Amino acid sequence: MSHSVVISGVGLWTPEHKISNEELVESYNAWAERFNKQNAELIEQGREEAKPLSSAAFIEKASGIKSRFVYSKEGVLDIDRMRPVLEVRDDDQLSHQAQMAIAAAKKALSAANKSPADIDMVIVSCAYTQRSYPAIAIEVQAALGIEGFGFDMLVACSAATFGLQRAVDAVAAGTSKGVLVINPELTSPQVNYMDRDSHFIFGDVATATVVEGAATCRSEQAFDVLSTRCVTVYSNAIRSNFGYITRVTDEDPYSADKLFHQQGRKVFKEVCPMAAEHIESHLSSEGIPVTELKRWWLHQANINMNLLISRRLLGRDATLEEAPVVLDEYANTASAGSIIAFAKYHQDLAKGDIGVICSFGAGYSIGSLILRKR
Ligand code: CO8
Repeated sequence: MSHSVVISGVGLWTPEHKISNEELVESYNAWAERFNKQNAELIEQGREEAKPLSSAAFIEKASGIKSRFVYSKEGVLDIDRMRPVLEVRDDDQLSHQAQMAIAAAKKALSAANKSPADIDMVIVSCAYTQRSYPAIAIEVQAALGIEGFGFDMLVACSAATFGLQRAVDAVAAGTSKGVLVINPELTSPQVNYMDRDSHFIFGDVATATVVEGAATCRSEQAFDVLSTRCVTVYSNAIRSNFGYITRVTDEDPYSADKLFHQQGRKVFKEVCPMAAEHIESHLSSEGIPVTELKRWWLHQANINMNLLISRRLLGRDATLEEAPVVLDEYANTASAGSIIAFAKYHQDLAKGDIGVICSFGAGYSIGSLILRKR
């Protein structure tokens, strides 16, 4: 059995706290200068490396990021802490990530003109979940009063597109009538704010989408899902070693390798051609010339990556109208980036216009969906 599938609503929840490049750099540099002063002797003897200074101008030029939103600003800029403060919640209180997820999910349901009764599957798909069980998705399902089932998925930057693929397959197969795919990207607890090369990269946000059959769609702003494609190729170039066994390996849970770290240049060089080839072959297998794409909702990791990908495919830089940018304001929000772009820039498209959502990142993982405005 195969049903036509639509994305009928998208929701975006943005945290109220913001950190500009200037604020972030001022705090990092104060921390680095204090470290270098306190360790001057060891640095002099070559037994410790001096911490290099960061620069707001470098960050904007190298990445396109000007600012980022954070779920909690407290603690991040404090040079005695350099990590956010989140309050511990009791087991019977809503968890932080469920709270973010529900805020985005409600917006997606309202955009799709749907109620929780129209949903029977909840996928919470993101780079990290704050606990293993019970699944955040089941907590969200209960809080929204949804009957059916939910589960969590982790695929780093491609969690949203991979989650959408599961949702599309379930609706197409007739095993689900309506799916909420939610991406509560709470990245700030895993950012190493003491690492000059990565302290600026990430922000927090939550996005959600409603996937259902065309026959039940009541939305003015829906998209037919023409095709989905996912691929993974193993790489250690983007990694976090924090996990549930950290406690028994007796390692320091605060050490740099337990947090996000990457070989940024290598990632840039390896992932751009992979993403460009992925989009090209996905479109070509559907018989759609690249030039017919009206919109590219690309993963938001780095403005130069997106320009390079569009240059490879179009032979020129995509315009902001073709490939909207949100990372200047949101930074890299892991899997939510392409969905933020989709949420903010889809209403102006005309019936029949075709666009592609594409994510690329750790794993490596690449996911794409080809959509047509209804
Ligand atoms: N300030 C000043 N100078 C700096 C800074 C800084 N903050 N950082 C680096 N520099 C210096 C370097 O030391 C270097 O100096 P030199 O030339 O003297 O050696 C110079 O600037 C150039 O450094 P790079 O070559 O590293 O700079 P790039 O132009 O490559 O830019 C980027 C660095 C922005 C990191 C870039 O390489 C990039 O964006 N790469 C792609 C990375 C990417 O997309 N990664 C995806 C990761 S996200 C993902 O997959 C999801 C993971 C899960 C979420 C995790 C949440 C925590």
